[in-house]
Amino acid sequence: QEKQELKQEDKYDDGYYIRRCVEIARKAIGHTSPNPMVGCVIVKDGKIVGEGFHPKAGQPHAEVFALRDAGDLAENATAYVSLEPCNHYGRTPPCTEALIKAKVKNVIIGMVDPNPIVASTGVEKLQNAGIGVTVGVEEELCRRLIEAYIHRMMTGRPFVTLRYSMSVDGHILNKLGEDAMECGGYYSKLLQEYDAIIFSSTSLADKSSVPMSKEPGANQPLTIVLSKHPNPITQIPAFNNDTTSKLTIISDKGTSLEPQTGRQGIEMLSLERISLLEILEYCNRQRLCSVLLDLMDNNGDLEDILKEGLEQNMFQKVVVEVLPDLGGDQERVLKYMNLKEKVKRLTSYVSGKSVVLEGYF
Ligand code: AOF
Ligand code: ZN
Repeated sequence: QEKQELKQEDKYDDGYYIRRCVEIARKAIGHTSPNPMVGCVIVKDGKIVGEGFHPKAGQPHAEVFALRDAGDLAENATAYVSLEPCNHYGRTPPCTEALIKAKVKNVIIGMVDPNPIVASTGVEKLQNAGIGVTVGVEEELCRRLIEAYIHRMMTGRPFVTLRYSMSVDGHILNKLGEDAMECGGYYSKLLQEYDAIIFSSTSLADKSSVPMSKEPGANQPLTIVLSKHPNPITQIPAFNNDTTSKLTIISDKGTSLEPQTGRQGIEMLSLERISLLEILEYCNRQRLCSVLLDLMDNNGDLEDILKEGLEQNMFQKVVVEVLPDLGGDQERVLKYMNLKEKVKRLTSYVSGKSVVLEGYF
């Protein structure tokens, strides 16, 4: 009985509806770049009467779908949005105008938009129209949802996650856990989140195809393969019948490749010397917000890029899969590369037969 009452209360809490916004925003995971994921719900008399999320850059924003869904019921209702409504004519007209036109009474906002062309002007515009505005509900959750977008907006560089698999006795492993690549497995779910994934050529050498997310309808990241002296790429990796996936091969002076013909979606980039900075600048030019640097192999040929990233603070996040038969000693895993002092907010979860650790630099 008591539990039931608590649940009822929860339903009318602003936090509840913003959490719902975040939940529906995530339906577009991996598909919105360079835009953020955004969710919106319209609430009237304690009932959700409209919901929407931003599905893809170039398509309408979350508010537009939610208002459409609510129809006339939007009048005098409260709109909840995980991100401040935009106030500019971009690929789509401003959401502030749509909300004003629909005559909503209140707008509750998770967080302000770090995009300098929005930055609080959306809030002002709504207030000037006589709408009640609240900012900063479940803000931490909303920030986490779009951490890559925020990072790129603030720094002009993509958000970078370092990933490896490890045994607790201190070795990086050239393998994933058995079920990591399956639908619902941690690696399959990780891949769909990222705009790009970086491998060294040697880590793909023994694989029959490029690793891809198995989640239904998943975004597949751009695969970036580094062809580095003295281990140039010897053959273009296969994509397992997938025709939409894209590949970029970045080679250094000693390993440049002949341009490939007869294969769609391959780009070649030749650099004097491969550096993480140049790779990230390339990603930024492609308007990619998030990049996974995958140390799939154990032969040390990404050592200099790793060093550069750690010394220049280019990594934002680390994901480590600790393989099962070896236990889960967190201390020892982070001693590798002296990450222990650098990584904060370490959390862990069990996925299949592995323990996965996630932390922020
Ligand atoms: C919103 N609701 O659902 C999203 C917003 O090129 P455009 O017109 O799509 O504008 C992209 C910018 O709009 C993006 O950088 C961010 O500032 C904001 N995204 N705003 O009100 C949404 N996705
Ligand atoms: Zn908008």
